[in-house]
Amino acid sequence: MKKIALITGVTGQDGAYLSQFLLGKGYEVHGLLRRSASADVIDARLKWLGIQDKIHLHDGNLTDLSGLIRVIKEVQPAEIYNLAAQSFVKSSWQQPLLTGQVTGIGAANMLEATRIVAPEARFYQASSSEMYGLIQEPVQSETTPFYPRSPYAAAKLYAHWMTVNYRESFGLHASSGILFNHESPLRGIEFVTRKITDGVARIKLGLAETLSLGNLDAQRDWGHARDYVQAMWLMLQQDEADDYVIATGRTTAVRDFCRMAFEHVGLNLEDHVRVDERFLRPAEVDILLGNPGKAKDKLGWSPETSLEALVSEMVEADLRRLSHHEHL
Ligand code: NAP
Ligand code: F7E
Repeated sequence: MKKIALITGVTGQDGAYLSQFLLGKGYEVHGLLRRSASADVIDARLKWLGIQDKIHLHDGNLTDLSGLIRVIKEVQPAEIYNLAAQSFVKSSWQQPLLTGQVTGIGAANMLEATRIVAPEARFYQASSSEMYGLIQEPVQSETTPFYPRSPYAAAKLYAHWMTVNYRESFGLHASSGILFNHESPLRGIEFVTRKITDGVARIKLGLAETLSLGNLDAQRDWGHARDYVQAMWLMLQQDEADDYVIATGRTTAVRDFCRMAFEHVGLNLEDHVRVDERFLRPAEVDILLGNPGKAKDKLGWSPETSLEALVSEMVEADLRRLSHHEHL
């Protein structure tokens, strides 16, 4: 009998890589798909990985509890990965209530639906390093106090504590992965790393001359999404549910990520990058740096991809994509 997994956010970056990983492990993979008028492009990431025909898709939305109950009842998953969210921090100031509804209450809906129809299922919640916000310790671990700095982070914090609460109140096997930034060629184009690698590729191919960015001094602990989805799965294989920081332990400024991407194609960032205050945020998370020690000790997980390899994989993918007019 194949093990059954249900993934919300299956069309996103992590959903796509996690699907690929679980298929490789012999799982039957089901995904929640929100209805879109652009049905032809909605599964672009799954197509990019060549797995779109292997996933069972179910109509549903994180804000619709009855639909979630129906899907979980139908699928009867052994493992549930709640990856769906309004995940773009900058947009969360423009759409704070929607972000609260989807990223915060949506997670509570998933926990509630799980408790009602599949209380034996193992549950993963996609928590975020953004919850540390205005950092209270120079290196953040599972015991570092949180200080959210955006509506997104506040919503994630609610979802995080609800996950802990459902574990403690109802005995749900619910784990929360506090994942630091992770990127890949499948990253959404609005996030800074992909915006940079796409911009670099456009400039290299003569399709653009400049790249406009916001705060170049912000620092992030960047890893590869392909490595990070393995940690999600490992959390659900443990006897006891728990919370884990997933990070690389190395932090890099946006400016330096950008420099590496330009250097990869033999160009200088100073010749092309412009600072545009439209890309600044009302409140910034200046620096994040995670300690993945607990994940290493308890899950046997460590990141495999270096930042250098990540940057070159992303730039090369964007060069290829733009040269072949591929969508994504
Ligand atoms: P992503 O690419 O933005 O994917 C988000 C997914 O959520 C998409 O499949 C999206 O569907 C879906 N979604 C949005 N609103 C929904 C709704 N109302 N109902 C159902 N589905 C909905 O995000 P990601 O980078 O893969 O991240 C996965 C999760 O980890 C998110 O919860 C994110 O907040 C969290 N996280 C990410 C990082 C990171 O660095 N990537 C770090 C920490 C935590 P559409 O395709 O229809 O838009
Ligand atoms: O910004 C700065 C920006 O949008 C990173 C999400 O996956 O990771 C992600 O959130 C930094 C910020 O990611 C631009 O100000 C400069 O300091 O790539 P980002 P994020 O906000 O860190 C966390 C862990 C999540 O959970 C989220 O879901 O880069 N920055 N210039 C810029 N950022 C963007 N987007 N665009 C710029 O032009």
